[in-house]
Amino acid sequence: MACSRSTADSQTRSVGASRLPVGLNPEDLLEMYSTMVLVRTLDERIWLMNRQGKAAIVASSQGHEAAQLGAVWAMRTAPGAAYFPYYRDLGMMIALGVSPLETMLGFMAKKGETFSGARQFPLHGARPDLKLFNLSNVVSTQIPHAVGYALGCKMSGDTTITMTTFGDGGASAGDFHEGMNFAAVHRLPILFFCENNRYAISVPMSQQMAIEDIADRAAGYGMPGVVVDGTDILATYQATKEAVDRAVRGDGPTLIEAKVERYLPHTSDDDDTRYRTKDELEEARKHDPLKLLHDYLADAGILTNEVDQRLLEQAKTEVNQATDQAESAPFPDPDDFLEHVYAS
Ligand SMILES: Cc1ncc(C[n+]2csc(CCOP(=O)(O)OP(=O)(O)O)c2C)c(N)n1
Ligand SMILES: [Mg+2]
Repeated sequence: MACSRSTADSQTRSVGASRLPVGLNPEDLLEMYSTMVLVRTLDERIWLMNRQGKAAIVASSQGHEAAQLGAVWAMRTAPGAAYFPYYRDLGMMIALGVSPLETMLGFMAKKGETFSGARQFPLHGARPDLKLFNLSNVVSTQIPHAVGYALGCKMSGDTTITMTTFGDGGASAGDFHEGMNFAAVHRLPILFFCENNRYAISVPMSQQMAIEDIADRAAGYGMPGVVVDGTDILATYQATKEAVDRAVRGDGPTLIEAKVERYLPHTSDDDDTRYRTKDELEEARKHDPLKLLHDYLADAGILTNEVDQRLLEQAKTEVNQATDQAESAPFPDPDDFLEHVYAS
């Protein structure tokens, strides 16, 4: 079973001059775009806050946004959805309903962040009300958790579909292989969503594995593996939607490999000039998911300059307000330090 490649053109319907994947209309695309503008604006601000010494550590989502948002939009078509993401999934979290304010409180470690009471890594912990379990940055430990959740759903007759995300480096961890195997054996309603940015910190793909497509590994466990351009939100939506439908039908899990770009260093503690060239980064910038979606919408007559400017202004205002509020918020009370850590 070789992996397949998915594009936005393989199952489309015409909408005016443009062609959209089944199930999406122009309003959906504008909402996707405005969310992407917000996520990029917020991510850029968080990076600045780090440079000002106000956010301790940041793993940026810049370059991954189309993959994350396309995946969430497709998961919204499931009867219910649960998420076990990883540390780079800011876009996914915003699309699920985490506010810019809560994000800022998390990154600045301020009181009011509800995932973990502002303990670091930022936004680690859970928002059970959103079925969002961002438990740890220990690479790939979220995968067995997600598989266990999907097993629980199947056993109890809950129709929720589970998604777990991870990077290319995460796909070499034992937890990935164990989770994939178990999920395929038990035909669990789960999607394994790999955001492949070709680097595990400074280690390039060529030194991580001897294959080109991580999706090829799916065959070894007995599930479909799909490669998709993760800078193309429509292609990602479509590939993920097909996997969601498969899980809803009871046909089991799918591995989706979204090829993405990572525009910033691994984290704010990393210096990527030591292992990748300016030329490589410039080339990657040509596939900027935000620009690709902007150009697509503008060409299709769905996005005007005026609306674009308004969305950008709205995003800036929202991010400014979140920043101001988080800056003036207090740090957690030191006496709360052990709360939720030990049972009393
Ligand atoms: C079990 C474990 N080993 C090592 C690390 C250190 N570490 C943090 S992120 C990372 C690389 C992960 O790369 P990838 O999965 O490709 O995700 P990306 O950061 O590129 O999105 C490593 C090795 C860790 N957090 N957990
Ligand atoms: Mg990576």
